[in-house]
Amino acid sequence: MNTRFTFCMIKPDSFKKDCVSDILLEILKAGFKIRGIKITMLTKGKAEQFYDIHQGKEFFDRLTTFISSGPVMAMVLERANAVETLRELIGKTDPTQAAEGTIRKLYATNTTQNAIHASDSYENAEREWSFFFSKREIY
Ligand code: FUP
Repeated sequence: MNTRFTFCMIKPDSFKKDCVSDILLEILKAGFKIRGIKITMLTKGKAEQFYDIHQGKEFFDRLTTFISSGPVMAMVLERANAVETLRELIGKTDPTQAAEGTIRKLYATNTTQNAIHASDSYENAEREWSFFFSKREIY
């Protein structure tokens, strides 16, 4: 297992609020190197596939409708202890519970429109970046 890599996705609410570059800056200031990056838009079906693990939960339709409502920025990031460091930097799912200075505290609107996704394990990071990137698109 390689703990130096993780995956994140800046969500449509950040594009709407025009804070994508602010979020990117937070990530870079934390010492992450960008190894893959793209802006794309997911269809509802693709969003359902990406969040497959949440099928059947009460928020599933709300979440996948939101994620497919606008652009997302997908990234492969490198740093020591990448998964844990990025999870700490983004903060808790619900922005009202997120610590001061975290990305979700600063930029999220609510528990669904919460600015950014970051993988919670290396295994999930690998699955999630493979969803967006071919091998040749990761440096
Ligand atoms: P996180 O790992 O912090 O992104 O949170 P989860 O894996 O628990 O949830 C994934 C996504 O589902 C969240 F980012 C937003 C959405 N969600 C809701 O919309 N409502 C909820 O009550 C919980 C999660």
